[in-house]
Amino acid sequence: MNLSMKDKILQRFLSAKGEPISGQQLADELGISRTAIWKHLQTLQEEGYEFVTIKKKGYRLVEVPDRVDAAKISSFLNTKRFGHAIHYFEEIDSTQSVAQQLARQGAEDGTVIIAEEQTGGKGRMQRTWHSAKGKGIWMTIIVRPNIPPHQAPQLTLVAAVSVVLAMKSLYKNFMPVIKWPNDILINGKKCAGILTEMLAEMDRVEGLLIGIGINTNHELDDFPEDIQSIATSIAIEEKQKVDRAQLVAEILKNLEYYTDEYVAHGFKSIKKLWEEHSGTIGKRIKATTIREIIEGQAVGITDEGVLEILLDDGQVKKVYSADIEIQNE
Ligand code: BT5
Repeated sequence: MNLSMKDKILQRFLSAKGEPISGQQLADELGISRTAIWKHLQTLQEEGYEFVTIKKKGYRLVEVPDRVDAAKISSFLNTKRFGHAIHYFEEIDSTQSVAQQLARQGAEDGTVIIAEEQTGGKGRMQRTWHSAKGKGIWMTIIVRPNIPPHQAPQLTLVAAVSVVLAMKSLYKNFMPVIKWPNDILINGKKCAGILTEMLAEMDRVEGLLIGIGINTNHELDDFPEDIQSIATSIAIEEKQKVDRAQLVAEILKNLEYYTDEYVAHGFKSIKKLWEEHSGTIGKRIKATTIREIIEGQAVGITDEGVLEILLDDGQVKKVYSADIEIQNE
């Protein structure tokens, strides 16, 4: 894992779970001076971490701020590649833009860009993604699967499955469902959205930028008024605040596993999981594509992840990209 020295120190304290660590021991382990250790602890204090000195025993971490920094995510992480490089920002325009630069510079598969706040969070088709400070997970993962460009949209579905399964394994008071292709809804309201962008040559994907936005610890009035009736957060539904770093680590574990499955065995291997968690299939929907509006019943997705809609005249239409409205709910 490519942690900075400060993050390495922090990670040691996080895994000590409140037990004291001696400054000398830490200095020996990390091969730096005790003064250097002390300076890093000062910086961490400025960021909101609090240490107390215990006579003859060293330092004890007593207060951990609510942040999604690299050390905190790493303390939960259990992956082979994903999240081994994490770029953390207090504030950024959009994690997608930084991801794009890093991907062009050769960032490795599974590199994560994450921020406490986005001032220019992006949705699909130039829409805005509201990304309140410290309330959610605003991250992009650079993924480099060996697939042709036309398959890239399938990675959005793989990511949706990974997010839903992470939520289901950590929280018990609600049931998240996927709305094709990129929304995660809880009780009919949007809790998360996924934006997949691509760097590609004609026949080869160079990198996919999987942007995941999840409302985690918002109260209703943390959302701007215009989305209060359509948005929700995990905290609202679970009825308690959640540890964002833990959720990030769980998503990265799933995303690594299901991306590898997908690359090895194709979309078929993910399709069943996707359908099991879908809130779209079987419903009457209105799909707005760039060319037309299609109304009918969503009957399934193909082995390629394309949505199939049964029209009232009995025809089945394939939809590759659209905004979906679920009707009569
Ligand atoms: C999406 O777009 O749902 C994709 C969102 C992806 C956000 C992530 S955050 C990390 C990464 N960096 C970025 O800059 N973006 C990605 P779309 O399906 O187009 O939905 C956008 C619409 O959702 C908006 O027009 C609003 O109506 C609504 N919306 C905006 N912010 C929301 C929020 N926080 N929660 C729920 N709905 C929201």
